[in-house]
Amino acid sequence: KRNISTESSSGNATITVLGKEYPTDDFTNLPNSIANLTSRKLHLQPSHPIGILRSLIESRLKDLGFTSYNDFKPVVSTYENFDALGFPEDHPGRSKTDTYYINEKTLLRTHTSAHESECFQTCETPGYLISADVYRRDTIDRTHYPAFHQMEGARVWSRTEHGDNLAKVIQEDLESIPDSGIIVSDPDPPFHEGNPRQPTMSELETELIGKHLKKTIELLMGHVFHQAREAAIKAGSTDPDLFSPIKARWIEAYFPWTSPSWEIEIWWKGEWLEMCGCGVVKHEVLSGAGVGDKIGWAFGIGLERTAMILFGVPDIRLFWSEDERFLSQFKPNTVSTFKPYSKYPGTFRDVAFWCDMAKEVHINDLMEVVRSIGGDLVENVSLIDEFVHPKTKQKSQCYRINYQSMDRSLTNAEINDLQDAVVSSLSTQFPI
Ligand code: FA5
Ligand code: MG
Repeated sequence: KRNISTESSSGNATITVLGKEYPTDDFTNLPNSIANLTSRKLHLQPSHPIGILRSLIESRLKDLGFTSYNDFKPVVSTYENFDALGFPEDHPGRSKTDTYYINEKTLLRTHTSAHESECFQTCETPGYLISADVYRRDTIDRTHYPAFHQMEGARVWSRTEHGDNLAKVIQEDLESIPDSGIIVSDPDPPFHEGNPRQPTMSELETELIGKHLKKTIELLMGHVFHQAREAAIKAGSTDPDLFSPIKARWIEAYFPWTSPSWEIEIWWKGEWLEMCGCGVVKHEVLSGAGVGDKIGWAFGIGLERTAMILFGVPDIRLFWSEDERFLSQFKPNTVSTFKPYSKYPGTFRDVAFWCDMAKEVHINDLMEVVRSIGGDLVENVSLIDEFVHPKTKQKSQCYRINYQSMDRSLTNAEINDLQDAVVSSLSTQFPI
């Protein structure tokens, strides 16, 4: 299916995403392979791990006054994705190497936070959840894919409504959150210059909202991880960690539109995993949305990373598989452990090239070339060697591309053809 037409009736190149035509320009870098993923909507499929996880979290929060929004379109403006959230002009997230642009002013959202402003404006309950597909030009490996899903959550309180009772109301709401049953080390590190409270909020308000945010996320994580461990025990795992309380810790973080900001990490199979970014929403964002009298918090969870743990899925590409051996394993509202079917053998090819130090190839641009040719047959790409010639000062880089299919055996001939195409595409697209 072709999305990019070279000529439209007006004579200018256009690009079609989800049935809508957009003019292209110097910013356009959205390949058909990615544009085609916008119609998949994995989060809305009741028997898909991403859909099961979404409804698991939604049902846990429904009683606490959250509205769910699940069908915002992925095409948003640069204003919604960046400006409304106070991203500085030179933030790396805005760059063409990191983001899929349809044109200079239009892109595929890089996070669900792109809809925060609209939801703060229109949502009628104190909280909301947004689940959606998001897109980023990124490295290729087991836990990174250029399309993935996030769930945004936010909760606000109105000064107009609560007046002098505001802190008391937040305190009561905080006390009504059920205990998560997980053990949190150092839950409330003090505020400081690097991660400050906002001048528009008192110390007490900031502290209470921060605690409400953390307790809510701990509740969600406890809910998800308890199901994950039950499924793992049922599937026969005897890992001793599965039989002691779940452990979490809070790390300070930075996001342009929240302050203070944090990330929660959960201990799982011998390592700390980053699960979710969050923070106290900046006054500028709320007032920009026309609700400057409100204060509150927001979080964003990566659903694939969470689903990999919950369902024991070893490779993020599997979520996009249309293979019945994958899809038939999952049932609505049920957490079960994925039973791997035989992994087909992979193979690798290396490619090395010289470049001028001043004209290095951005790794995400290289990834995009490899992906546009190899598609889901590319398991990962890594830089395995680098060398600067002492006299010419030219740099030599060697990348290793691992090819592996989720559903069939590959032949050497087909991989040689793909690799030849990668090499010739690299040498025509870059000054190497
Ligand atoms: C965000 O996207 C923020 N919007 C989260 C947020 C919301 C902060 C509201 C504050 C308030 P971050 O870029 O860290 O943050 O991504 C969030 C999660 O998305 C990560 O923890 C990770 O689980 C997931 N993620 C990021 N990149 C990828 C990728 N390429 N593939 C799969 N998952 C990814
Ligand atoms: Mg992060």
